[in-house]
Amino acid sequence: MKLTALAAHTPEAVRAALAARGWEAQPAWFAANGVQPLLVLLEEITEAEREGLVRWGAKAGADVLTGEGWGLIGAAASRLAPLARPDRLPPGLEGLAPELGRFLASYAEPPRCWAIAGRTLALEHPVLIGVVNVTPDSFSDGGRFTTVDRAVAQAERLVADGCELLDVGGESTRPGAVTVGEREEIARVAPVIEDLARRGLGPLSVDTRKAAVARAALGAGAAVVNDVSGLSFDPAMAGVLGTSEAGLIVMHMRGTPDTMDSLAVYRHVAAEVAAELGAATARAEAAGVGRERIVVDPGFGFAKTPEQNFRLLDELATLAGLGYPVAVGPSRKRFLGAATGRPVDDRDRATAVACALAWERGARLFRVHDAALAREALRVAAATTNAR
Ligand code: PMM
Repeated sequence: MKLTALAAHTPEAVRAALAARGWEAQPAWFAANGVQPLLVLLEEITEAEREGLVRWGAKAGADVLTGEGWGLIGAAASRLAPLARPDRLPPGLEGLAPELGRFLASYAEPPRCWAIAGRTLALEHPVLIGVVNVTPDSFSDGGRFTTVDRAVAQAERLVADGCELLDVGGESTRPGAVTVGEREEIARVAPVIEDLARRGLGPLSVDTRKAAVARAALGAGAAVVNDVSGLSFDPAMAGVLGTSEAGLIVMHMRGTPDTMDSLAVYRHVAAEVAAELGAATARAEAAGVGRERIVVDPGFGFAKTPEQNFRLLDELATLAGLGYPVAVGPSRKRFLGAATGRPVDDRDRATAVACALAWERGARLFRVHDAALAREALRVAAATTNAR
């Protein structure tokens, strides 16, 4: 007898093993996806559902761990699938089908593109978002690109280095940063967005929490609104997005830059961040923002300790399970300094590594200050996982 260990984090190993033993390509791919192990945590379930799950698990050969009000299921995708099918459901578990069905559908068919103001960004390859900060006090490149000319020079460099979207921000959100009035913020970002759009340096995104700034930026030619407050800072923001065709990045944070550090308290950071992001995307959809326009972002460094940022990075698949494309912005952040001992101006290598790890865990968009190193790391990561 000869034993070979196979990689379990991707269907690829099973597909290759079957193909090498004579299976046709398509059945091999379906079978490989079917045996792929999945883990789901179901919360707020009834006692009857919990008992039903335990009985189902024993019959189906699935692992079921439970406690009061929750059940954690570990099973191959093919075993889990009947739980999402009304005609195959064990009695008593009908209430679980819609959410499980939504999860399994997005697992089988993850979003492949992002709709932004009449165009689409393909997500089969890593998409770099270049940061153009027009703030005098942003933590990493504060004060260096405050004029339109400097912003343009920075934008040109980012595009040359492979960025497919430029994110223009006029308010620093570092801990303790002073808030900027909306007129001042508009005066900072609108001329830059207008100029970049005129030069064809785009598509463009505006990094703002304020509805008036978002409206002005969209009028100036932006195609995306990147709201670090996840639509929670300005009640009018969802309405602005709902009446436009713009793309939306919903980032997770708690509180404001002033209060967020004291709110970094989680029992299970990935699950809680996913739940809070899920509530924010539901608000966006209720306001009329189509799913195909929404991207979610874990908000590295916002209301998270270094340990929580790393846990979140490792468990990024939990966010991908929401069914929206995932963007990440680890660029030059403090948690990377905590791991490497490097100062803020020497964290682009660490950023590139974090981006590659995030790609492997399902992220598709990467917000970076310097794109050259991140692009190389992501090319290696994408070549590894797109080998098929
Ligand atoms: N981080 C910052 C600002 N905006 N937007 C998204 N979507 N994700 C982020 O992680 C993020 C962001 C803070 O960094 P900066 O001051 O260098 O721009």
